[in-house]
Amino acid sequence: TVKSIALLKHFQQANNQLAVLIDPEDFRESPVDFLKKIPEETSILLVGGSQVSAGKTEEVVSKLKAFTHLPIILFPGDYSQLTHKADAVLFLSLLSGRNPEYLINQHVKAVPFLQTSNLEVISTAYILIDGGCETAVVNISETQPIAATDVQQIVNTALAGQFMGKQLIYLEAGSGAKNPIPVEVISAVKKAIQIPLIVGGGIKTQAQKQAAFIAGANLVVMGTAFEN
Ligand code: 1GP
Repeated sequence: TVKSIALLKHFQQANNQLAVLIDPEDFRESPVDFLKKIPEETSILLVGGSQVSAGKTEEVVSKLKAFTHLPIILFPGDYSQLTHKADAVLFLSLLSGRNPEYLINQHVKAVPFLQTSNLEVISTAYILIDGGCETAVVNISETQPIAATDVQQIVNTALAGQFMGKQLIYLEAGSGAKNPIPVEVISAVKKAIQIPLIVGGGIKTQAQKQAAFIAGANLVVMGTAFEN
């Protein structure tokens, strides 16, 4: 049966958290070297990618688990990336898009696995905002991101997610985005919602991370910045 709410509690109670994202497909260095390299403030490891070959996610999660007590949360591009070795999964519904595959179909496919697992399932509204360049998530999901200037549509989408019962809002500019989510967007969404806010995509510097925190992100995700 589907487990507990330990990590969700963590999101609800903590501010200014940093999550480092690992794409299993590109993870080639030793886990020890990687864990040494990431900032000490890192409180969560996210593992996932838009396209990951079979078995890779489990392999990488197991390797990391051997050397860290940091919680590992899956950030799956599709249901084939689920593994019992992680602690939780962001059960992402791509609410900015209108592709049923990523709104509900992947979720139905995930159920047989989740029924046999202890993974904590965290219901997440995943909202893709235009980051100024093509990103994998746009291509794979075959959906259009919301323009970063369309703040009202972004806020309404986040609130729709909250009203549907999502437990987190994730504002995503896409991995390697040219422009991270603008601070005006973060603060407008933060002002409107009552649930924790995750912000990621294109954040490379300390200053960008800090700006996202100040604008109201509870958790900032950085991936590309720590890739080799
Ligand atoms: C992508 O939000 C994450 O899903 C992180 O993006 O790789 O650009 O840090 P970056």
